[in-house]
Amino acid sequence: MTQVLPADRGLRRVIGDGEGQPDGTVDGLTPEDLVALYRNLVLLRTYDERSVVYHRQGRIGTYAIFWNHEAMQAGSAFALETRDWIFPSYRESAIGLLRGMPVSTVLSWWRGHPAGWWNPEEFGVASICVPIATHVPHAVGFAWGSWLKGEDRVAIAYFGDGATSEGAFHEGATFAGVTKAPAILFCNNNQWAISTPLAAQTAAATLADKAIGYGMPGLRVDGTDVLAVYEATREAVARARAGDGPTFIEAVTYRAAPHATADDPSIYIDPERVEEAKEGECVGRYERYLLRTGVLSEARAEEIRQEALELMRTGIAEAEAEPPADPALVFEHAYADPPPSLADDLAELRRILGS
Ligand SMILES: Cc1ncc(C[n+]2csc(CCOP(=O)(O)OP(=O)(O)O)c2C)c(N)n1
Ligand SMILES: [Mg+2]
Repeated sequence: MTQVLPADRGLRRVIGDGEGQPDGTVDGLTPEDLVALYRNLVLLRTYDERSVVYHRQGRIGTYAIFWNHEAMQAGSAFALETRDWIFPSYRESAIGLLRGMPVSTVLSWWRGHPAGWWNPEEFGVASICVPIATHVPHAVGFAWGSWLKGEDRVAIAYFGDGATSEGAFHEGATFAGVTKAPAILFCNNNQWAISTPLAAQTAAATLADKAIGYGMPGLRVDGTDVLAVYEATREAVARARAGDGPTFIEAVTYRAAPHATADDPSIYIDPERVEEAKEGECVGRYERYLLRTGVLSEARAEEIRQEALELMRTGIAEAEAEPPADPALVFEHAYADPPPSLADDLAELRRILGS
C-alpha cells in the first residue's frame, strides 16, 4: 500500500546564519564529503558565471542562467549513486559536470554544436530537456523500467514551478504514484516561470501539497541550503531503493538572475527580493558554514575556485577548437523521406554560410 504522508509545509534547513540561527549537521557526511560538495558548487557557479560572459562575447548562444540554483543541483546529485540517472531541464544544463562530463561538451551544447550531444548511457545523464515537463514521464518510465528489470536504479527529474502546471507533469506524477517507480520529482521552485509569478501559476498553498494527490510524499526544503537539499534527496533515494515509490521535492528559492540571457526581468521582478536572494546566495552561504565550522580554509577555497576557472578556460578553448558543423545536420533526422524543398533550403544555407 502506498503510504501517503502529509506534505511538510515548513522548509527543511541545516545551515544557520552564523549568528542567532544555529547550524545543524547531516549524519554520515565526512569532512571530505563536505569539501567535495563545495567543489561541486564552485564548479557549477564558475560554469554559470563564465557562460554569461561567453554569451556576452558571442561565444555561446542564448543561455539559461542558473545562478543561485547550484545548491539544488549539487545537493541532490550528491545523494545519488553513479548508476542512478539524471533527467535535466535547461536549468540543469551543466549537471553532467558532476558526473565527469567535459566542460567543452556542455559549452558545445550551448554553441549548438554536435560535439555537445553526449551519449546518456555514458554519464547517466539524459539529454537536456527544453520543452517544459516533457522529461518527467521519461524519467518515471525509465525508473519503472529499471525496477521491472530488477536493476537498482533511481531516476531524478528536475523541473521548475511552472512545469507543475503542465499536462506532462501530471501524467508523469500519476504514473509514478501508480507504478511506485523509484523516481524523484525534483522541483526547483524559483517562483517564476519567465515572467509568470507563482501566484498566477497555482492556487495551491505549496507545490509540495500537489504530491498528496499523486499518492507520494512531498518534502519542502530551503533550495539555497545544499545540506538540506542533500538530506531530503537522500531520504527520497532511500524510499525509492526500498521499493516505497516516488517522492516529490519542492526546493524553494527566489530567482536572482534573469530567466535566460534573452530576458529582462527588471520589468516584472521584485528588486528587493532579488537583492535578498543575492545576499543569501547558496555558494557563499555554504562557504561561510564550512569556514566557521573549520572544515575549509580560505586558502583551500581559493585553490578550488582557481581549479574551476582553469577547467572553464580549457573547456571553452576545446569547444572553440571544434571544426564547424556541417549545416546539413540541421535538415537531417527530421524526415524519413525529406521533401525536395529541403535540398533547396540547404543549398541556400550553404550559400549564405559560404560552406
Ligand atoms: C512545453 C513548453 N511550453 C513553453 C515553453 C517556453 N518556456 C521556456 S522556459 C518557460 C518557463 C518555465 O518555468 P519553470 O517551469 O518555473 O522553470 P524555470 O525556468 O523557472 O527553471 C517557458 C514557459 C517551453 N519551453 N516548453
Ligand atoms: Mg520557475
